[in-house]
Amino acid sequence: MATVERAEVLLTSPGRTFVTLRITTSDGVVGLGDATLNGRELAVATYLRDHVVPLLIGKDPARIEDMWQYLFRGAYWRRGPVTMTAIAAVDVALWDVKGKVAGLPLYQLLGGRSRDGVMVYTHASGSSVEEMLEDADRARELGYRAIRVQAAVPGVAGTYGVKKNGRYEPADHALPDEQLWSTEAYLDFAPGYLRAAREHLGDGVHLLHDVHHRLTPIEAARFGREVEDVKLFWMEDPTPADSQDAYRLIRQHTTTPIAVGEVLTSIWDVKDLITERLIDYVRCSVVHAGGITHLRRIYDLAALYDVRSGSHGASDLSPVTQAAATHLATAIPNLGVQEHMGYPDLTAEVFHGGATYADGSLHVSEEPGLGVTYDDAAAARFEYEPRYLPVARRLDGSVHDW
Ligand code: EZ4
Ligand code: CO
Repeated sequence: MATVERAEVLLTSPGRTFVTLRITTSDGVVGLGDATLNGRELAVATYLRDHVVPLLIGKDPARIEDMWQYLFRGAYWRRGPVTMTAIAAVDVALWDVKGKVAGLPLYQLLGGRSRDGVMVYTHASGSSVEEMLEDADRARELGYRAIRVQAAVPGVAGTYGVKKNGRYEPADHALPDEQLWSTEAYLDFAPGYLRAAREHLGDGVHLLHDVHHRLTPIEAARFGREVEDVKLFWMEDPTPADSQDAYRLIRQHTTTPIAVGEVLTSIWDVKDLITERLIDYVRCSVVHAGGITHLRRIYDLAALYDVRSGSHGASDLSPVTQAAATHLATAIPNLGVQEHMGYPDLTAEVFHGGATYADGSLHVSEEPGLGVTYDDAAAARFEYEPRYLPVARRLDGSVHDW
């Protein structure tokens, strides 16, 4: 029996920070898992190095489910983003190993293809509505069939989701940037630009919008109802998802579809949202929700209630996660759409291979396992640099949900 011989935690910042777990077996098979938790990277790195790596050495890499249960139940302390990201890193690395041992791309181990490619959405944004529409035109020219639109709210500096110099990277400060927020200004402004986007782009494109946890349930209900004529593909994270019951109220008032889950890390955190049919898309990710083993379980539960996948795919989820998510989305029956934000150019110097974009879809690699390799020499050129997400404050100075 092959055993886990080595497990290394690798940090690098090629344009942004990534944490990666690399497992090597006694047969010399290498598996990669993403362990990046934006703004809290070192917490996961320490969790892995100090508390997980010693438990892996000498174990059978083929027993993925057993390892998942061992790390989850065996920790006694449960759930939470740090724990679930660390477990995900191990889980994905072991799936990568299994694929390579079998000589099969990961999607084959997950049941084979349900589809040729995975529909993705990209981001269009602007500091004015006009600029946002131009950016959406650019996305259409690149072949995207689904586009997330965000425009800067007048008077609210640093509105979420607006690109600077062609890229959006919220974790771009050595200490958290403090940004202003006004719910009133947003509610007055956003419905108008969503309508402008629909009028400009016509009916042949899916439009998405990320509220990014900023509204109360009744504000979100009003917003969802007000934009019903825009026929959004989804309204994302309308309210903080700490209370799943808040979505009952929103649901009573609007037919605008709802997507939730990028900050939720386990099946128990989305159980009520799914089984009460309070959402339409579940946005949990491979990296923050316990890996392929656990996310597949979430998608299977979701399928019973007509909830589809909408995997988080921002630039803080590494190409290892994007590859794993694309394999999973290729295999499951209930794909909705997957986020495709892309990476800074430098990222491709460290991570080679993975999912590739063509014609509005991401396509898996046919290499065994995930199809991603990690370039140590390149990674060494990009020393780890701490970066934080912003913090939002209301106009009176008090803290709001970012
Ligand atoms: O703010 O990934 O839909 N995408 C998002 C992202 C998140 C970041 C947080 O790390 O909301 O931009
Ligand atoms: Co989001």
